[in-house]
This record gives sequence, C-alpha cells and structure tokens, in this order.
Amino acid sequence: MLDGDPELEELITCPEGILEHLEEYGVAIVRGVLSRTQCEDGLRSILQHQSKSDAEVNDTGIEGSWFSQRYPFRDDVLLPYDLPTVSENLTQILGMIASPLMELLGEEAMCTELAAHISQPGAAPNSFHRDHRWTQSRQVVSCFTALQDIPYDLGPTEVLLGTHKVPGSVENKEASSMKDRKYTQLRLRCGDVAIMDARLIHRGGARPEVLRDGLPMHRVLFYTSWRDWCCNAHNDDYTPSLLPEYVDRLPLKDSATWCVSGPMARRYPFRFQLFESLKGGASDGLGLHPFEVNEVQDSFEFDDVDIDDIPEDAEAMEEAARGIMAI
Ligand SMILES: O=C(O)CCC(=O)C(=O)O
Ligand SMILES: [Fe+2]
Repeated sequence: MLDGDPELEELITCPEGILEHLEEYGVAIVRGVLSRTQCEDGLRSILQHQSKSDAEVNDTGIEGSWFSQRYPFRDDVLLPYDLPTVSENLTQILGMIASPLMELLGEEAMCTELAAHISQPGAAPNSFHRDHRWTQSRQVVSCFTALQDIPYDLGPTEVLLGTHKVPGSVENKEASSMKDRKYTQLRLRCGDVAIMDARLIHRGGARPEVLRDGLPMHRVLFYTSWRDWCCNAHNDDYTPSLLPEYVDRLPLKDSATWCVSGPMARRYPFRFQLFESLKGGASDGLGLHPFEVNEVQDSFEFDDVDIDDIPEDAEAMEEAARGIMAI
C-alpha cells in the first residue's frame, strides 16, 4: 500500500527521526507500533464503545460525555482510559514515542486528546483546517494510530506537507494558497502511527458511498494529542477531544501511573502556578484556578502575551511574570 509511493515513504521514520520529520514536513509515520492483534482488539473495543455511546446519546440526549463532534457518517468518540485495550495500546505506543514527544513538547507535556476518529461510507471530507490557531512555535502534537490498513478509498487523513510553517489562518491568502497544493493521503498500514504537528493543514478524507469489496465499514483512527504545558491553553480555538474529567490530569511523563490507576491530581501550567505564587497564592476559594472561572485579575490576561516571547528558563520566566504583574 505504501510501497511505490515516494511521497509517503519520505514520511516514514524510526522514532529517533520524528523530530526532524516534524520540523520539515509537519508529520512523521512510524511503522508497526502496534501488532495486528492489538489493532484488532482495539478496533473491536472502540466500535463497541461507539455503539454504546450512540445508545446513551439516544437515551439521554446528552452528547458531550460521549462524542466531541458528530457529522453525518463521521464521529469523534471520546475514550475512557480504562476501556479495554485503550491503556494497553497507549502504553505500547508511548513505549516507542514518549521520548520524541518530550523532545518535541517538553517534559511537562500533557495529554489533551484521547479519542477515535471514525468514518463510514458516505462521509464528506472535512474542510482543510489546523487543529488550533497558528502559532510561531509548536504547541500540540497528535498521534493517529491506524487500527486497520487505510487504503486510498477508506478516507485516509489528507495533509498539506510543510504548512505548519506557514503563518496565518487557513482562510488567509498565504495559507489558503497552500490548499491548491497537492495533498498527501496518509495511507497507513494497520499498527502504524502518524505523528502530526497540530498546526499542519489537514482534513479527514471523503468516503465513497459504495463500499468496495473487502473494505471494512468503519475507518477507525485511535488518537491521542499532547500539548506543551508551558504554553497558553486558554481562549484559542483549540477544542480538544477529551473526557472533561481528564482535563489537565494526564501528564505524559506519568502515563505508566494513570494508565493503571486513573487520572492524577489536576496540574496547571508552570507559568500559571508561578503567577499564582507571585500573587501570594490568591485563589477563588472553590478549588478553581482563577483563569478557569474566567476572572480577569488586575486587568491582565495571559492571552495578551505572545507566548513565544516568554523565556524558557525559570529565572527569566519569573522576571517576565514580575514585569507583567507590574503593568
Ligand atoms: O478523520 C480524520 O482523518 C481527521 C479528522 C480531523 O482532522 C478532525 O476532526 O479534526
Ligand atoms: Fe483535525
């Protein structure tokens, strides 16, 4: 399937090459991360969960605890870490790519998505999009795992290589001209993982209405996303697919713990903690972080800050925060 397609072969790398591939193309493919059996078990479990979720939505009318998005023939289903196969498969995947992810996003990287993209025959393509507003530096990386072979007509994800480096919104002139470029279909094989910078312009591919013989009805991509935990997580257009009870509670470096025992205590980005400690530990008294309840303190909003200008090291950060608070 991949053989003979030079463009796709260019994207294939070992875990050590992920960083370089992400810088150049915005996406990398690591082959054979999960075994066929792990994929088959994973597929079965996720599809069962999708039907159960569907029944729950029909019964209760509440969609948010089960799906993050639903379009005709296209579901984004939220996954519990303890659904059979989820944490086992995640552990296997992270065993191979946790170090490159930390290289890409820092040691404090946090899981922001744990879900599956499922498409069925007749699904229209998504419009080309980035998963969040363009930023100068890399903030979010998604890891899509193919639980089956994904040939050209099973709706592979389609990407515009290199567009993570092109500033602006997809509608802007420069970025939108990229849409005329030839897209690349991520025709993965069962068990492959595609690691993608979330700024890369991409879309879920169309599914023909008529299913070719031998193709499965559902195309299932099991995916997780990870976010640099120093960056600003508020008021951008990022709407991650994660069960609400997991938010800020699945740190990458502690995955071996939460994959077994469940989410950790909630953590805030270091600079929020720093801000709070410099403010003398001001709290709303409800156990909620001030930014969470959307209070603007001292007329200052973190979103006013260009996060790329914030220095990385703690001492400089402290100074920067002091400077900000003096405004
Ligand atoms: O289904 C896919 O291949 C990708 C979907 C996607 O990019 C999205 O929902 O943001
Ligand atoms: Fe997307």
